[in-house]
Amino acid sequence: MSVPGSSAVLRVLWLLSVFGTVLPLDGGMLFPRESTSREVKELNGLWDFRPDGSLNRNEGFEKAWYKRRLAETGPVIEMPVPASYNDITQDPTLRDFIGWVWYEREVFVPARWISDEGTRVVLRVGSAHYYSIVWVNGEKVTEHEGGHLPFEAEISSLIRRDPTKPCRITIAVNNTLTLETLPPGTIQYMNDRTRYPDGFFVQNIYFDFFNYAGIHRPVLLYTTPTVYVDDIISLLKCLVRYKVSVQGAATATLKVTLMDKDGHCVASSNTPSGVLKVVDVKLWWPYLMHENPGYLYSMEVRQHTSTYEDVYTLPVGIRTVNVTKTQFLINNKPFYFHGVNKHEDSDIRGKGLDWPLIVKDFNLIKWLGANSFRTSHYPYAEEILQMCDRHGIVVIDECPGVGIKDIRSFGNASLSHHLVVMDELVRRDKNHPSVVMWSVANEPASEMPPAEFYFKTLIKHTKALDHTRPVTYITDSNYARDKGAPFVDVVCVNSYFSWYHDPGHLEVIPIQLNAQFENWYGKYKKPIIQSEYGADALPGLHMDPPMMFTEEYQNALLQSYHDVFDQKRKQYVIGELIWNFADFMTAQAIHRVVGNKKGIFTRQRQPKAAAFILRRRYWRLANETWRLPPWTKYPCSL
Ligand code: GCB
Repeated sequence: MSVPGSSAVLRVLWLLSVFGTVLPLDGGMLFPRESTSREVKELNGLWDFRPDGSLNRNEGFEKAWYKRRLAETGPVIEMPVPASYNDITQDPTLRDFIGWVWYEREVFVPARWISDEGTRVVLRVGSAHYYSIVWVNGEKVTEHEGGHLPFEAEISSLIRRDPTKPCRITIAVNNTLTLETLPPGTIQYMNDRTRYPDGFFVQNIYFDFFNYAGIHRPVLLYTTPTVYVDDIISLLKCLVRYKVSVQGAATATLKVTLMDKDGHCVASSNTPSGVLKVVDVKLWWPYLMHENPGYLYSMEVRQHTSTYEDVYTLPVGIRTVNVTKTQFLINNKPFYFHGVNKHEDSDIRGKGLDWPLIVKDFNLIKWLGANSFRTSHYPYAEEILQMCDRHGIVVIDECPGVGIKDIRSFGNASLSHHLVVMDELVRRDKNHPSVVMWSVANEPASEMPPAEFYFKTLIKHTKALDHTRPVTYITDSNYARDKGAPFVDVVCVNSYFSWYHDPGHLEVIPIQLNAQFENWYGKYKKPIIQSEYGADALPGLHMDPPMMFTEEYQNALLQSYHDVFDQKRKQYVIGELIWNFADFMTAQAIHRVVGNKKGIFTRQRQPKAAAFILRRRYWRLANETWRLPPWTKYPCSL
């Protein structure tokens, strides 16, 4: 089975003088927003779809399925976009399918977009998992490696060739993982014909969530003028340091205006980079840390030449982030992460972006009194980060570096791909005030010797991309043997005492958790976040005295952890993130009963008993730390 080269990336050098470094990426990839000069057309809905069921999964390329309508080369079914394809049908082979699947949609492009040569038309895919190739009217326009991050291609000249025809978009997506993909995986062929049917193979993965695949985020067409604002970088520190890059003309006139929530101009400039000073600045504060959390200014960038005008408005939050030996500071005040780990995961749509789910999750997060989450174990949709910006929910932004367990995944090819993924992640998320830290990996085999060079390089690279945010990775390795910990700014540790270790023995938690913190802090003198802890609980299963998998056991385990957190948060523990916000789907395995059940909410977002334990705790923590005045909706009943 073929996955085209993981190298198709290094093209035009893209200069980020504000961040003082060079990114090897094409274009700024600003989130598509409508304005007086820009239009957006969503292509969500039903697409034609066909998995390539041939033995080598290559029939689509051999027979050039992209050259004609998909329905002309074989049977198609309707497939919703955005959504994972896995749980949409009743067919188990599609649920577990590995290889290329083909999507196609015909769309009418507004006549003005075609007739107006001054309009640039871009096709953008919010994300597709894992490797994608895109054709328009049979011509390849782009390919992209990696799920969870957007990619796009300008298609103006293509759609102008035959304006009378609809525009046919074909996207082939392959979910095959290799030792050099992120996350890594391997394909294992079973050749013993006495035990397995012809052609039988499995995909081995080293992470604990279902490898959902397909087009997961919106597909859009959007326009800009041919001279356009390509990127904006805002550095958020009581003043806004910014840089605007323009494409399509050597010179253009710029006007940058910073407006408050009421639309009043608070600062302006007409240079492509500079500083906007705000008098009486309203800072961006986390939820429950201020009466007006998530304050956003609007930075309007208006650029024009004699012929073209482009307008792009970027929401901007002004805040600082700093780390000391024992604290995490936001706007110079100690910030304690009391939050959750999540997944993009739900019934039927898998990892597909789903607005009702997103809004429900934010309501639950706020109900819980959580102030933060980690995007375990991959970048979440930009739409989710925009909600975090608006609601003041603090984010640890994680790349898909999960399951790096095999020594062969520490080689040069893996590392260069990992660096590119960090380039893409920082390029996409750099302007979000809610993002306060980058996480470059989850539970890699960081005790292996090559991990030292790997993480030193990766973390240094990430800091060069963005020197305003701390960098970490999530470890579950032994503190004495961890090779990457010297390079992180904050130590993030996952542990499952009395679950994976000493199962059933809650009494070990105080001693083992205390030792964990003392050991890590003693060796590295860096603040620590308990980045995962938890226990599976089947909703409605009860037993007292508590037994594993009951709601009582999950409660007792959490409370035992909390007792230790309460001692250590007075010293150097700066946060606790429960594993997990909600139950989620995994591969089938003997230790998973239809998925991972460590959620404090079910997959359908109903609370287990543990949700109430956490709710009481989080509101108490918020109240203690910031003495919440009456403006909060503090639930007095807790
Ligand atoms: C972990 C992993 C997470 C798993 C979790 C578990 O350490 O980071 O992906 O889902 O444990 O429940 O096993």
